[in-house]
Amino acid sequence: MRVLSLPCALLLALIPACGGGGGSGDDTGGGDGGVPDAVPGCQPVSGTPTLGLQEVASGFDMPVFVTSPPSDPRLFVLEKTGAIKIISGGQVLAEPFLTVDVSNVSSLDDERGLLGLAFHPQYAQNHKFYVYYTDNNGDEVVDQYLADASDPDRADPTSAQQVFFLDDFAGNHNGGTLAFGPDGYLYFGIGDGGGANDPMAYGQNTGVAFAKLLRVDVSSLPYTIPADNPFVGQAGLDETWSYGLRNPWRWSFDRATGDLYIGDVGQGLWEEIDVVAAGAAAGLNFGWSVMEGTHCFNPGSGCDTSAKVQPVYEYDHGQGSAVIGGYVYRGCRMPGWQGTYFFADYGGHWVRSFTWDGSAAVGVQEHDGLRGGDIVSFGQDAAGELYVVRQDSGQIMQIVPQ
Ligand SMILES: [Ca+2]
Ligand SMILES: [Ca+2]
Repeated sequence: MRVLSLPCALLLALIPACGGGGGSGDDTGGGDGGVPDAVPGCQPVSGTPTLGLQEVASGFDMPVFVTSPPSDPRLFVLEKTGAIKIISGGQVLAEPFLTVDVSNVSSLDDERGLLGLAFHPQYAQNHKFYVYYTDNNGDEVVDQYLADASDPDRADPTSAQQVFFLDDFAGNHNGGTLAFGPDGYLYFGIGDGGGANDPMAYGQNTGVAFAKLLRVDVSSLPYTIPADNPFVGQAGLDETWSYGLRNPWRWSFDRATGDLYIGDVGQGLWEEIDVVAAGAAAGLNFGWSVMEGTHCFNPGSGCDTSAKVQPVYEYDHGQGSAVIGGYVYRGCRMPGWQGTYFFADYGGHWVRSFTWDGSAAVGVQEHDGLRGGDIVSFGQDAAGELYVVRQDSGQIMQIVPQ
């Protein structure tokens, strides 16, 4: 059994209120990006309770993500239209943490805009964070920023440093997630560039940044390439960690095990979840556009399936339209759900879960209490509790015992 549990005792070291009573929302400040507020109390519920949703905040303009710095009770919400807003002590702060200029984004279906945010693992000390967005030309950008040294609720807009840029040719399939791996390197995922049916044949092209999960070392800028990236010293883009992804919109590392869960959005027929064990070989090929899910795509039959990672779970478009990768639950409120991976479908409006036993997805189930809205993303707070982001209604909902 490789499902580990993260006991409340461990979380207590990180989050003072874990296992304790209700948080007071007392804002004791502190300019180090530390813990300015108490988190809501973690009161574990036994068993595997039926899950429901509790609104945390609403009124956001096309929210697409929510996350927290390590050991920090605040929630940071990304609006696709460019603002990062803070929920602190249950209130949405009036002034955004940061506003990125992505002013050309205007519709729910637009895959462009402010898409991802990752805090540096040592954010409390170095104040560094990273945003992933498409600029007003539709090109992919990763920038590093610093939080304001004197106000933890504000970023310093003058601190922007470009980490990465990719000239893109179409408005869709822009990836959108970036995250630090258990190895301390920054990973970000980029789609095949867009259009439909992989028109540039980038899916299996190891020489371009499209259709990849990239891995770089941002200890200093410009970034450097980790020596054990799979194409270092041979043909292929050195930033590549893995390839053959169509549009890895949302993916995550299991914070307890380091296993990687990718929701790769399909073309017209199949949506898929891929899981990679921590420590697995680098340079994995997830199959696009030779394959869509476990099926041949191009060619439509008799394709070469060798050396391609098969998804652990797929479903057809009778059940939805775009997979939304989520997180393995590692919170302390619902110990019975520890180790369970939650994911959704944007057009299907449902949330499902499974556990990965090291080779297969087991115990797949749908959660009626989590249904509803255009679920565009999940989020995870510092304590490991999970959230659902509803883009259409502008809501951030927490997954709670019903
Ligand atoms: Ca694109
Ligand atoms: Ca695939």
